[in-house]
Amino acid sequence: MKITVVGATGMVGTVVLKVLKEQNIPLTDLIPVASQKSIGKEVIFNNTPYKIVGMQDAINAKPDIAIFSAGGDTSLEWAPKFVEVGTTVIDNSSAWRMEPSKKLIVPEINAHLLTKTDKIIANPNCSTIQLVLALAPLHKEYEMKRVVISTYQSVSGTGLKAVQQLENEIAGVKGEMAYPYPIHKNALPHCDVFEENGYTKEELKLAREPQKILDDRTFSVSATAVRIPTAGGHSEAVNVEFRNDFELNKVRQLLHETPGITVQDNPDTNTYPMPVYANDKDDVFVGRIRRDMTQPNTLNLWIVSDNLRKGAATNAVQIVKYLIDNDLV
Ligand code: 2RA
Repeated sequence: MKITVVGATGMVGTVVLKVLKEQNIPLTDLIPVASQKSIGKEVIFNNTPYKIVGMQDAINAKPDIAIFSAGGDTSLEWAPKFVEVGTTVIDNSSAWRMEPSKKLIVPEINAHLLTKTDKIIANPNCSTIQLVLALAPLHKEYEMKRVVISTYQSVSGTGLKAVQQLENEIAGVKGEMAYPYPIHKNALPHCDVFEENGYTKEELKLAREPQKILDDRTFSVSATAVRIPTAGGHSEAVNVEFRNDFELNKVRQLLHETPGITVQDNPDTNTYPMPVYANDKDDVFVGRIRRDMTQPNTLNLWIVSDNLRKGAATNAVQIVKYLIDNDLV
């Protein structure tokens, strides 16, 4: 399997390479692509150096699969050119997610939809993936009506510049700003850019992507996305109203039985998910599972996951694995 990783030196691309190795994806060749200034440099994969090339050279190599983590504009311009040479593209940007002809995939939920004709496959937003993975089994059993979510997102979701801003502020060093304000000792209710309706693009992704992934538009999502000074891992406080009542033990059992979910939930022992312990793991961690006493059929949850792994790289590589295992590439 000849695979190209577009954005191979970025925060997600670096983790894609790590997960490709962990998941023993059968690579016959790796073609790393990065920005012009990185062309000619090398990335090390499986103890082997691979020279970074430009986009057109990667296309000319006709890879079987291209995993894009290089922003929406790059995906819109270059993904179709890879498809023209027969490559299947898995894209981490938002460029194709809501495009009706493109599938938005969380493998544990809807990989079965994939066919050989799907040549551009969209990876959902990181905060969406951890939310829908936890809610999917509950929605199937109890039918969601309305979800209210507040996110607490690490600076790694913004990228290297934001991680550097936090490190500089902690060290008391002046440097480039990724955010309009200091992030150290602060919380910014501002992830991505604001739209006319007063919501940010991050909040609108959380409002729109779950319906497509769960193939159900009978529920709604209201989101507030907040950036906090953690180095890695997104956390989410979720309030979900169902059309049917539930038993808490059954809720815990459904979550426990769901592949990719780890339940961490015992107030007696201060057991609950935290980003520092979710770091570099692939599972989505769920805790603080409790009934909302203020209205019927309503549940509160706390959901934590490594946004660079299951939130991006691992989900993309799991799609690659599904395609290979099912002879779809
Ligand atoms: C963020 N989900 O956390 C967005 C993009 N990775 O900033």
